[in-house]
Amino acid sequence: MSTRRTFLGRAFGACSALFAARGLSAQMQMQMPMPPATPKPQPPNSEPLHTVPLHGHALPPKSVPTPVVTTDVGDLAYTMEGSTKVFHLTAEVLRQKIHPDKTIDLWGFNGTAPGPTIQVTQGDHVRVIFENHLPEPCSLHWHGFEDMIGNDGMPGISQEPVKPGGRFVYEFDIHQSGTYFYHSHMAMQEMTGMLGGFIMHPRAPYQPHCDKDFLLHLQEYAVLPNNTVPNTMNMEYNWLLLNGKAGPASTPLIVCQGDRVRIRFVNLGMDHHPMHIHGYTFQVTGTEGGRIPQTAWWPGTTVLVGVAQARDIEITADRVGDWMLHCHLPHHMMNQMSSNVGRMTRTPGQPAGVDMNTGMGMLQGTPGAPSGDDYGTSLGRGMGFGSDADMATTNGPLSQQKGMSGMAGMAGMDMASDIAANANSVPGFPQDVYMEGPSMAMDQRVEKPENYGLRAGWSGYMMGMMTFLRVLPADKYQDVMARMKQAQRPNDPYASLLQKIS
Ligand SMILES: [Cu+2]
Repeated sequence: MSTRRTFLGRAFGACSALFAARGLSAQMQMQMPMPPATPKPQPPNSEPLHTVPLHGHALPPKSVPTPVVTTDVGDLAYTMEGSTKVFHLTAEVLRQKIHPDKTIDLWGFNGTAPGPTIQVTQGDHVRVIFENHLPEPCSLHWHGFEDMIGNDGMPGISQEPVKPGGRFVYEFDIHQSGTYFYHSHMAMQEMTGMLGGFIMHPRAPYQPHCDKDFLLHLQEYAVLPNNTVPNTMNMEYNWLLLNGKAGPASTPLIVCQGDRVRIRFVNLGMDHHPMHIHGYTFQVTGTEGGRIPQTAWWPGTTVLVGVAQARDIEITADRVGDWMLHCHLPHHMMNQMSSNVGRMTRTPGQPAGVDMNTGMGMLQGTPGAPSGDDYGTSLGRGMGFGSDADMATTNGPLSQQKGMSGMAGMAGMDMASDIAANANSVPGFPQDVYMEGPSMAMDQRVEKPENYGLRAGWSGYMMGMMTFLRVLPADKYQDVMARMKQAQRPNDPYASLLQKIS
């Protein structure tokens, strides 16, 4: 049973030690409930194992792994039927706002893409009732599962494809532990958002204990201007997402100073992503194959998360700050970054089914290139639809008149003070001055409790596959978490942590 005393003990965990160590003012101490002394994390098996559902009423004691928070996505709820955890997972078409200025059509699960995270514990018996509400067949592959072939989800190989309106029941005895995922095994469907996390918590928790545990899906979409449907055949991406949101719409990871933090990256896309964190050296503690023995952990500040891979990293968050956490590919730190323009698909007379070089515009020049006059509208990496020569670009000397007329939306902005007097005579100008900074700031439009207290104008420098690890001192952590709790958002991804906030 959870008593108030043990509740407070868990609620203040690592933060309580900081209160004591830093000697907060008497006023602050009066405002905050006084936490009891914090017990050190116990070694595995030092107390009886519990099978309390992670989303049940009782808080899990510390010997039970910390629930994973999938920001902007959340978890898939389950019911118990006898000793079986039963999940209902429905593939469906949805619209998702990935950025204040961009809403796109995706295929996902239960209203979100990526789909909600499934969390189970080693030893669980799990049933996933899958329903297909898509207009075409689908089946689900369980990535990394050591299970029977009948559960592998290979359409036409291990099972009949699940037709529109159909269902299929997957049933697992969970004997592994680690970061896994589910996805459609039809390649184009994968690129429309049909994936989700599947966390297998170990029966005996990993050591050292992590106070916070996050999952970040790395995704990319190619959505042509004025379009809402990702072009799943394209190989050049202009929207780079973390958990279905592009910066600055992505939600920061909120932790308290002193927390040990695990971050799990999952990449099910077309590009590899070197994920970098500021201010910390992490240890890589897990892959898509499960936990790495501690003797084989390796340190880094950037971890390359290749396609179809997972990487778990851990840090002790002892330095306060709003630390960037991002893919380090420069073009993945941008929004709407693409050379592709023009219409696509279903245009009468548009060539289709051409070979890779021609269809994707990779190697050949005009004539024959997708952007060449002889092909008309098509897909490709050329300089743009309809062009038979290089188009004038802004990446060159720009007269002030030309620059300003092309940027009417920026009228009234005091950009001049950011630009050197001789800027227009400098080769290479401009680079970022019109793409980052005040002209891109939208703090109010992405306002949410997790962003409370960020430096004004922060959102002008946050795009694509970027977010923060916000390491907050105990008082600010309590403040931000209280604001998150007050927001009372349905199905809040942070719910498992907000239960602990008074
Ligand atoms: Cu990347």
